[in-house]
Amino acid sequence: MSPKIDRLVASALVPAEMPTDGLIELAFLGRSNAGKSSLINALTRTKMAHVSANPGKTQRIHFYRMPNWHLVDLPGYGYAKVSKTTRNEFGQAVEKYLSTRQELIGGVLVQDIRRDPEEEERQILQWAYERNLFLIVVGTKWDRLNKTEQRMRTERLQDLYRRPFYAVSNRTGEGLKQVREAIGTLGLAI
Ligand SMILES: Nc1nc2c(ncn2[C@@H]2O[C@H](COP(=O)(O)OP(=O)(O)OP(=O)(O)O)[C@@H](O)[C@H]2O)c(=O)[nH]1
Ligand SMILES: [Mg+2]
Repeated sequence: MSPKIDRLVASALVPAEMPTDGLIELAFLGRSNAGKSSLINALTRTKMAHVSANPGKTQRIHFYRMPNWHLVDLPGYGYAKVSKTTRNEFGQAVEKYLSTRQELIGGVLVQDIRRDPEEEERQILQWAYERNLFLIVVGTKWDRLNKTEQRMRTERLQDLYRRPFYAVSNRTGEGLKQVREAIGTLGLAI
């Protein structure tokens, strides 16, 4: 597909705004500034996902057209920091999407490789476990580390997550092939 074609299908908050064609969905999720949108652009070799200068700017659930599925960019919403009652409209929308959306078959948990998983990441793991969905973890910003750090951080995150873990640089493209292959095992062309 040409990178010039606008692949944004929907920018949604409520289910009524979401696609109704029944195509399966894979969500890219993780806290703000983790590199979700950058990873989507790098994997698809497009500029379809908006990369924000100010973290937390993307405040809608974005659905992008892929050959036989929808890629979903799910901006971070800091849900570990606020209680259910004070959660904002966007946080509620994301939670509802994650817990009820039938088309959703799995997630790509995106995090800065330099950080350890915290409460937000644990909640995403818990969500995948509860819904019994596919989940891989991608550690971004690999280019920011020297060789020794790259090895140490990869080992540490593999150890902490105990899930398929992929280290990538959205800048240099390192590691992206393996992520494409992992997504391909679901029958999703990317
Ligand atoms: N050096 C480096 N910078 C990266 C990499 N991936 C993302 N960034 C930078 O990190 C910042 C955040 O990237 P985004 O892709 O906007 O992050 P996001 O997770 O989509 O953030 P929200 O939309 O706010 O949830 C941007 O300045 C990117 O250029 C990477 O692999 N290497
Ligand atoms: Mg984003």
